[in-house]
Amino acid sequence: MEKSTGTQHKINLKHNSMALLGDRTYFKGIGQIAYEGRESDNPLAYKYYNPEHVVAGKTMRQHFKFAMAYWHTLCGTGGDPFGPGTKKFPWAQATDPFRAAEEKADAAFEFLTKIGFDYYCFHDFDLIDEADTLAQSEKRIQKIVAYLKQKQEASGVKLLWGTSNCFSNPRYMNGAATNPNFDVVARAGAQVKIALDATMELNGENYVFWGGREGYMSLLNTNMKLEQDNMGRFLNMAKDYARGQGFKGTFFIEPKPMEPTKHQYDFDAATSINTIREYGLQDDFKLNIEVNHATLAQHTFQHELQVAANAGMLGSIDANRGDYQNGWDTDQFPNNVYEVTEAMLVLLKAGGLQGGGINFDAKTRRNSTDLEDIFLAHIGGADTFAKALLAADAVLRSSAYEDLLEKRYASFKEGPGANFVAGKLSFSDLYTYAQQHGEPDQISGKQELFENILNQYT
Ligand code: XLS
Ligand code: NI
Ligand code: NI
Repeated sequence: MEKSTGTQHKINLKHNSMALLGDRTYFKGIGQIAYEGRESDNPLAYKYYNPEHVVAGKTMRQHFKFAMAYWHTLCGTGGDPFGPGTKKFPWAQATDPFRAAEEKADAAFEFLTKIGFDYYCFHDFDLIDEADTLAQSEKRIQKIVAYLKQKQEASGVKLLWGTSNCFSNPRYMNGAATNPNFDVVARAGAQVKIALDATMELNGENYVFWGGREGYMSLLNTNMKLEQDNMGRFLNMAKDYARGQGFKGTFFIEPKPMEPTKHQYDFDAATSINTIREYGLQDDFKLNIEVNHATLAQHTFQHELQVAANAGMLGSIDANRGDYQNGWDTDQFPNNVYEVTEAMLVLLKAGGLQGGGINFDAKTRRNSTDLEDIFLAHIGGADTFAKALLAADAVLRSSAYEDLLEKRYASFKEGPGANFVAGKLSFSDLYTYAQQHGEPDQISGKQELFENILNQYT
């Protein structure tokens, strides 16, 4: 395939924005994005993400399983509460819903092939506009799924996960599975069934539940116990249905504390793990951790990963970043190597993701209006993760980090500490031991040393 250079694509992009309908190549001046190494000045090349490079026993391609988010990359035109979209995507001009959906799919697979990602993720109505009735909507989904199936076969691109948008349509203004009206709960069930069918038809490897409006705006008008129990019933029914149809993949809950609701039930990783366990879903469900959702919950990304890993539920990642000054879900592409390196330490020590991958749930800014910007954003995100993975691997292999950590907990390795860990001591034993040993030594936590080591390797 043609290889891009900085100047070449600029000329062709002009042509791109004027692409005629029915002309099914959208990113005209852009070829296959290749790994060119850190010395390359080509903006349309990977500097760190080398898919075949082996790190800690796996290729980068296997570690990450990078995915494109259909909603941001193909559907999001940049609208915000103060103004409409700014991006006139050439694949979003057709008025016929099927034609528009096919053109969007063509753009999706052209992008995926050129960027070199093996996976994509979608909500049902990212693929095609919702129709007036449930029956018509189902027909639409089935038709576009058949088209996507051909595209998957032709390209080798796979579906990382599917999900259902049960939060945009006004019928879900009071929630979907947690709606106070059973009719809406049933309607959500029907929609999720159709989305599960679509995911299975496309050999989706996982299925995600993000409960955008599963929560409340005011506790005053909310029966929280009934709503949460209903959500538990709903998730079990969805799981039983999919398993009955032979679905072998993993279900993920994606925590988020708020937005659009004031309080979302799957607030953070710890809360969602409780949901999973309380409703008996632990054999089938894991977590999909999103960076910007972690920070909205006043946690770091790496904290959420660690909580999930501790429970054996580190399933997948929605990669993005928030803004240190603005409070909302800004969904920017990741670029902070130091922070992502901390996350990659957790990931490597946990043995990787269980079933999932790294989905860029991120969008270019409203004023990033060139088609090229979509490529630049994904290249930057992939390079950030690649650079961080290399750094984390080097920290674990070559630095004093692991030894320092081990030393910090050495008192639990032998003697009475080891007996405590083995459950062989009583509370009276602690009392007697403390009586005999006097005031414990003061031992530094060495935080700055740990931080310096990370800095040295990023
Ligand atoms: C929104 C969520 C959403 C999920 C999928 O904040 O991140 O995009 O990933 O419904
Ligand atoms: Ni999000
Ligand atoms: Ni997400």
